[in-house]
Amino acid sequence: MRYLVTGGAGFIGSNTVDELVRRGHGVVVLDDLSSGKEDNLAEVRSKITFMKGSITDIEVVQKAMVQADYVIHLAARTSVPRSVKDPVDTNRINVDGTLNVLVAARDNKVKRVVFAASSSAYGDTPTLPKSEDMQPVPISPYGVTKYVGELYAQTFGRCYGLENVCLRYFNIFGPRQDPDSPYSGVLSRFSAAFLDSTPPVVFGDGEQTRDFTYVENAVQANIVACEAPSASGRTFNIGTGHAVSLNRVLEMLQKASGKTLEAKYEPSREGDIRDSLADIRLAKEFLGYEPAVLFEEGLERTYAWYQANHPKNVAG
Ligand code: UD2
Repeated sequence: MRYLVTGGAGFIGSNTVDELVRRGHGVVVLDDLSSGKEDNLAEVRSKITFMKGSITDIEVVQKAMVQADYVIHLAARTSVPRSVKDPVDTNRINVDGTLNVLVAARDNKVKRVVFAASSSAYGDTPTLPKSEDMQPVPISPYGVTKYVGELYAQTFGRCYGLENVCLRYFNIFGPRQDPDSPYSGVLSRFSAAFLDSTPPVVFGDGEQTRDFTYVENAVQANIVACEAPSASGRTFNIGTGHAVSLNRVLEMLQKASGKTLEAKYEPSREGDIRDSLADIRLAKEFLGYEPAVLFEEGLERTYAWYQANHPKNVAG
């Protein structure tokens, strides 16, 4: 089978591409390298087709799509606070870009589009765990754009018969998540802080909780969602069903690193949700999804990866 992975040089994308290549599939990657890195594809570079370009350019998207059976659409402007700062840019990439991907998928008669949706769609509703039958009430522009992406994907199903599956990721973390931007995921930021022995910055009191999900689980979900029967037109939570607080994560990193660092507490960020926890029953039922790597093991693997890839530990 031939897959187009948008955002395939990014964190979740490159991990997905590695697995597709390992399974012997043909892969085209479309990535503008705004946050992704060609280095992330180093191990598979000779086996894939890499196209540098943006999903906001419909001609490029059409070209990338020509031979695709399945599209795994991961390219996006991530980060809640970045969307609060610049909602127009987030909308241009996440909404206009997603629409381009769907139009090209329709025109090229792809079998199915899998869309990276987000738990941020739920907003700050107090009910936990979050299940797919709850009404989304996003509290950040980012959450809106991810929810609109779902609505578009599902509308393309109803309107043009384009098969689609939306996966609401819950805080994916793991190797290759870039720690270098202020908008990076918290676990990459915390891991880098521990490696550099600088104080980790906590926004808020650190008692907010997240269903941190190791990237390998998202990769499995992405691939299975392409072919799972009766899944088209649906949205699924992809999490673990367990949540931890940031303060607890810091304790675990102290253990993993053997270092005691005082965290720096700063005011909460706009658009931040207090608690997030996935109900994953629907994904189990329709995708046979089972989180294979739970949080503690994922965190250990991730910390070990950052350690091995830290500039001072990489030869040359
Ligand atoms: C949201 C989505 C997630 C994904 C992601 C993409 C939710 C619940 N999750 O993640 O599924 O779509 O957006 O960007 O909406 N924090 C610190 N220190 C730091 C960095 C972050 O304390 O250095 C805090 C941050 O304020 C938040 C928590 O850590 O309370 C998680 O932040 P994040 O940016 O890793 O992810 P989040 O939850 O915005």
